[in-house]
Amino acid sequence: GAIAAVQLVAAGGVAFGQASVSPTTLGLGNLPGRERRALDGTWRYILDPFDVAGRKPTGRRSFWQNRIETDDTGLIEYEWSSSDEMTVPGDWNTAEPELHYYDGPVYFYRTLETGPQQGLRQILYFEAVNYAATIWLNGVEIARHEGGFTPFQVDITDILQRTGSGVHDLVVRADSRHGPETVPGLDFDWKNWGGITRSVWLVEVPANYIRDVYARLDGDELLVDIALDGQSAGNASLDVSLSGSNGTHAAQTDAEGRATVRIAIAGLTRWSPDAPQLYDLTVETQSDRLIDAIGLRTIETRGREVLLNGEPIFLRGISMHEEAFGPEATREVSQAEARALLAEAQSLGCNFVRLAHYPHADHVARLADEMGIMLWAEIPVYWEEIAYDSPRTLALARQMMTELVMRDRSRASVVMWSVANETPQSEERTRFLETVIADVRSLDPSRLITAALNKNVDVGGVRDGESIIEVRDPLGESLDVVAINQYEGWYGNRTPGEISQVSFRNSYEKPMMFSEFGAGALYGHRGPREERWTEDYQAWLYEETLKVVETTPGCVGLAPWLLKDFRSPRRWHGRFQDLWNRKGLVSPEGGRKQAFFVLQDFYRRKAGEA
Ligand code: GCB
Repeated sequence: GAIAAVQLVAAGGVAFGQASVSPTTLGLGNLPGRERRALDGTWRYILDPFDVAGRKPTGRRSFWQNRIETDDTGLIEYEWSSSDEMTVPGDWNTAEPELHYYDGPVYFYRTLETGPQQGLRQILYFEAVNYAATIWLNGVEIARHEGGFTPFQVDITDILQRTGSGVHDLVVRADSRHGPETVPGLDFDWKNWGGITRSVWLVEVPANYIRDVYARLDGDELLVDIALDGQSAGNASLDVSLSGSNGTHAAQTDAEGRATVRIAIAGLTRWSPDAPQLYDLTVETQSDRLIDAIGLRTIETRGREVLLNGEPIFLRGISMHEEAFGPEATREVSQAEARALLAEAQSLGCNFVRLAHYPHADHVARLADEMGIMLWAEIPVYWEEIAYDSPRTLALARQMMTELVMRDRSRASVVMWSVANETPQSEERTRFLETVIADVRSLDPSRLITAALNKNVDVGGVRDGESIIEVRDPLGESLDVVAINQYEGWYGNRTPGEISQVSFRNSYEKPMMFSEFGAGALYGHRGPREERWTEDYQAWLYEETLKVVETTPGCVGLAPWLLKDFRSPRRWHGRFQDLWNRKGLVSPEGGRKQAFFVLQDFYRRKAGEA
């Protein structure tokens, strides 16, 4: 399963500018469980707006080296020690006012003081670089990665063995440009923050180490898949234990270094939003020990219902982008800021959050585990400008999905993987997404698969003055939960007062949810409810839409668009948008709009019914 998928993607090509992933990209799971040193803080940077160094490299501008001009070298047109500084993690758009709209390559430099360590493997781990990254150590290219939101890593043990102890030059090229074959493509409704946007780590693991632990419930048993790496990974003995349950479970790996252990969990508390109980799962080998705090829960569908731990559940959700509260948004969202966003969703009455439209940081699902929030996790296969007929783009989408699933598949909070948002119906699109779905099912059969389907669903006809919108996207065949984005009352001709004329139907015998609806409103702007951009209009639209949600058969939940206003360069209205998408229920600083309270009332009622 997992290995096959990885190799397939790895075969997708590693040439410059190609979707590239090496098997090491997917090596190490459970980053927080590891000994590691942050390489965050001050880095130097050089802007290359014409991409001269990339396209026409010469020694005068070989930024990946730390060259210093001497009589021997002749002219060198850069000098790292005198270049400008920037803080990592971060995005250059907010770090430097003059880079607000810069989209292109930036080279980053810092020193790395380390050396070979007897008996250890040393791994550079990048949580995210937007969009394409190239990494050099001491002037030698060691990794490339494409995709702005998923982690990648490179094992530098052998390099350090050769170079020895001391100060090493680490250079990262981050190129934020998108093109016709990237994911996302050229048009998306959020700001394209460039940079080393999440933390960089030097991780040290024993030479024989536990590479990955995948835990999920199978009935009353916890199923734990373990993968070891290193020379003695095969036929090795290991122990697994779970806090709160008795005993240690011994196992032996196969020739490939893999083992599966089953632990009976009768009597242990099931994880849910009401009781987000976590247990420590410890895996121990002769040379390594790895602990993860995990929740025990099942998620499945039955007919048109979603069942959490065997019981039907209504998903009281909200969508959110990864942008912290504050007068200016940034791409980097600290753990404390992520907690504040999730806490605001809980104040709204949510038990579910849709993490739109790309993988959010590693700590988000861990916080949700702890706080008791179910999550929808997604990759940025977004809108129509994705090259659904391109093998390169497909390889890239598969790689991203694999990196996300491998990172988060032991998180109880994540209940759904979403493979796409609002994609156009076509045979190529459907085949493309079915391929991604097949990967996900083999990497993680324990979760639901969904996609936010387009609002341009077939109109099934008009009956007694009532319009029926039926979800009939053929992709629905492959999904567990059929989700739709619809903007009745905002885009299109209907006013909020006419939303009740629409009924939504789902042609699949499957659960259905509203993954988006909403309206733009400027915080503090009040007026008659018929007036667009007022809080009153937005609140009215919520009131009317929630009535329809209530009467939609087989509707298992909603995730309206969205918690907080977010930055978007394609929202130009000078008075009301000012380059923000204003569909938030709260303003950038956290001021709650009227619609917040409408949805909060609805969720209080729904929680009471449960
Ligand atoms: C959508 C997209 C979302 C946009 C939203 C809007 O359907 O999924 O990313 O921001 O509409 O505001 O138009």
